[in-house]
Amino acid sequence: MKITDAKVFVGGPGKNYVTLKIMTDQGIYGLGDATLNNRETLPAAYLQDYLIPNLIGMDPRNSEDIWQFFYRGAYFRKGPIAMAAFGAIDTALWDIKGKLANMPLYQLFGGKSRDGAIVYAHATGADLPDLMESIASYVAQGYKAVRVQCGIPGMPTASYAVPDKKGTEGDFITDFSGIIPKTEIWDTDRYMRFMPGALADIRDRFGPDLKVLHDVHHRLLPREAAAFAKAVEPIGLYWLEDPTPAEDQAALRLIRQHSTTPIAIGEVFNSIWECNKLIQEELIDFIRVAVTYAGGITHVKRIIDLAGMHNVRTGFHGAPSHSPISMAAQHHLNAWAPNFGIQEYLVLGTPACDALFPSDHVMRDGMVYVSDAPGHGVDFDEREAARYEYKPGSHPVVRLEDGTLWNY
Ligand code: KDG
Ligand code: MG
Repeated sequence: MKITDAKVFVGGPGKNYVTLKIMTDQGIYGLGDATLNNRETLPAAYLQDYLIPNLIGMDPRNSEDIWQFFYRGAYFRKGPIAMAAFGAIDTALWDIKGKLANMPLYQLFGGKSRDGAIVYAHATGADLPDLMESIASYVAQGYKAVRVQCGIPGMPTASYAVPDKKGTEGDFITDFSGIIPKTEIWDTDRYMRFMPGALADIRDRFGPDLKVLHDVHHRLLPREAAAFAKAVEPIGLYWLEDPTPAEDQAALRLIRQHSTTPIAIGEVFNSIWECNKLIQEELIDFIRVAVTYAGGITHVKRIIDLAGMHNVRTGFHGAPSHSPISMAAQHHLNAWAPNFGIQEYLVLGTPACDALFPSDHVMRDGMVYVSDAPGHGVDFDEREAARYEYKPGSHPVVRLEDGTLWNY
C-alpha cells in the first residue's frame, strides 16, 4: 500500500482550520488537523514544502516509522509548528488504519473504558452577574462542568477571554482585524482581590455538584499562584489552569507545597519532553496537551500512558481552534484512556462547520459519545472548503499598566 498524494486546505467558518488529506493507491484517504491558532500558514507550509514530498510513496500503515522519520529526521526536534504538521500526518494515518481495519479508532487503542466522556463548556461574563447567567445557561443545557472567566472590577481593559460589554458572545481570543495584536491591560492585585470571592459566590449559587474550572492563563508569578491556589482551596475547584507559565517547572513545587487545589497545565506543550518532569514529580493533576500540536495520536498516547503511571488524568485542550478532526481523535482517546479526566469542548456544531466536517459524534447533556464509524469518523467536504480562504488574525498581547509586557 502506498501514499499517492496529499493536499492541505486552510480555511473554515470562523477559524483558519488547516486540514490535511492523504490519498492512497487503495482509494482510502485519511484526514488530519494542523491548526496552530493564529499561525496557521506555518504548519501548512511545512507540510507542503517538506513533509508531503517525502510522504509520497511511503506505506501509510507504518505510522510509527513515519512519525520517527519526520521527528528524528528533521534534526531540529519539537516546536509547535513541526509538531502540528507531524500531528496532522499521524492523525490522517491512524484514520487510514481504522478505515482499513473497518474499526473506529478507540477499538484499535483497546476498546471503550466508558460510555460517554464528560466535557466542560466556557462560561464568561463582563461582570459577575453576567457570568452567573452564562453558567446558568450551560447548566440548563445539561453541562456538568463549566470553566468560568469573569471581568475584573477596575481592570482597565477586558481580561482573558471575557467580553468588555455585558451579554456579548463571540471569540475573545482571536481578533480577525489583522496580524497586529490588540493590547489587554492586566493588574494582578485587582485579580487576586476579586476572583477568589467570585468563585466562592459561584459555588454558593450552583451548589457542590457542578464541576467548576478556572483558567489563570499564565498571568501569576509562582508565589502569587501558590497564594491563589491556597485561597480558593475551600471552593473545591475541579481544576485551576495555567496558574503560572510552565517554562519554570520548579515553580510548580511551590504551588504544591501550599495547596491541594488540582492543577491543569499543558495546552502550550508540544511534546512529552515538556511535561515528563511535571508528570513524574506529580506536580500537576491534569495534562492539557492536544492531538493537534503535540505530534498527533502516536505521541499523545505516549503522554497519556506516562501520565497514567503517576495519577495524572487527561484534560485535553479543546479551544475552538481545534478542528472537528483533531477533536474526534481526542474523543477516541477519551473513550479509551483509563486515566481520562475531562475534555474541553466548545460547540463547533454550527451548520457551516457540520457541512465542512460531516460526522456522527454526538454531544448530549455535557457528554460526548464517540462515533462507531471506521477511523476517526470525521469527513471533509472539499466543495464546501472552496468557500473559505485564510483570514489573518492575532491573539491580544498583555501589558501591565506601566507598559511592561506580560504573559498572554
Ligand atoms: O490560542 C489560544 C487559546 O487556545 C487559548 O487561549 C485557550 O487557554 C485556552 C483554553 O484553555 O482553551
Ligand atoms: Mg487555557
